[in-house]
Amino acid sequence: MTRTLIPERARLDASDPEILAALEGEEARQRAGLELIPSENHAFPEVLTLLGSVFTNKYAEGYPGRRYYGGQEYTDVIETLARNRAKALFHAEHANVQPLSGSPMNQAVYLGLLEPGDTILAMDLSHGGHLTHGAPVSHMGRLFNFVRYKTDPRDGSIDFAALRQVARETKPKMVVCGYSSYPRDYDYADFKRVADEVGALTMADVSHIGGLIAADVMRNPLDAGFDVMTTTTHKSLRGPRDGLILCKEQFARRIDASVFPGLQGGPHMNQVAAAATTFKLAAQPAFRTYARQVLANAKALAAALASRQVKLITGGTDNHLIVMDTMQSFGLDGAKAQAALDRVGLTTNKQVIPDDPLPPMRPSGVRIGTPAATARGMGVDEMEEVAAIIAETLRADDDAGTEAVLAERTRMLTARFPVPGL
Ligand code: DSN
Repeated sequence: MTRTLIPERARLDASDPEILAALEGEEARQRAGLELIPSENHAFPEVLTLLGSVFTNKYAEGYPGRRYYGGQEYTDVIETLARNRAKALFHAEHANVQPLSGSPMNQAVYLGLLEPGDTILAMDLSHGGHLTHGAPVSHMGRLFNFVRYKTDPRDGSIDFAALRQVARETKPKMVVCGYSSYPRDYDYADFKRVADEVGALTMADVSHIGGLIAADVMRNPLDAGFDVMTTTTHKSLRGPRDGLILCKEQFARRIDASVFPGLQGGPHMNQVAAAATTFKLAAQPAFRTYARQVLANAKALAAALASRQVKLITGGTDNHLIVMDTMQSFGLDGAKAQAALDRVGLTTNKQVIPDDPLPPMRPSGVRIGTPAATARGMGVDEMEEVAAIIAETLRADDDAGTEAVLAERTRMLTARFPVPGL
């Protein structure tokens, strides 16, 4: 059967049909399935256009007006727009839009503002922190002396009394907050108070909730006087896979020098262009409506799961993400639960829970979230069906017939909500 392809696809079909087939497979997977990983999203269609643009071709080491190579008329335009829009969106004095992604973004902050061996107080990985917040397996964990705070086992919230105690004992140079699997909000002033007591800098890595902060539906650490805030731009912000550092003016020079030439070479200007457009779109009223719905959907999904006797870490959510204890709820480790959900078209990720007795590749939980489903236009009614499919799948005992029926329910649900940009 001959296919009609747009010219770009026809060219790729001729030069690399295997990769085209994988691209089309991924498009079909995203269309038919439902993306529930809380750190993933469907980028704005404009972002996909700019990522595939000729800005990919351009080297731009340096900063606007101070580059090492010629031909920077347009790269200077996009980077200046990106910086100014980011500052306005996040109420920041300074923005650096060049970090290639989340890990180099955080590394640039530590390396720019601290000395190797300095003590940093950050959240424990299994309690919700991120690898770059000093997990022993990360290079940052070897370069700096990370000390940890955890959540309170009674209600899963941050244990600020214990945090203050560790800070007093260890005198960190920096206090880091931010999370990838903590389903609650907090008052950034509580961290700032502890940091001020011990003379530490404050950094918030808000990668997961950057879009929700941009839309003013969650608290902004910079408004609480934080020194530095970092965020990736592809999660709740729906942008490219970029990193963004926002800071007080007094740290601007050290942050810029740390990103380039300290850590990176040429910035990816196609990402910078896409980030600039993302910041513009995130400032629109429509994005605020989207962000509110992300939160409403997460609350609805959490409530619908809880009503089906699913045990949720901290009992619910204040943000876009939910961690299910699949071991306690279904007698399934997170790897088995993730695989079963994959088979019915729901994409999730296995997740360690606080002080997990099981190993990271076979942990006790699964993490889910609502940014991508909401970008497709789903609302609280659809969350009820998603919760039902999740609970029925994880109680189906791997029964192929039951899973086939549930997979069809996922397809019926997703068929009504096109993927933006596809
Ligand atoms: N990998 C991201 C997440 O899933 O939370 C964080 O880097």
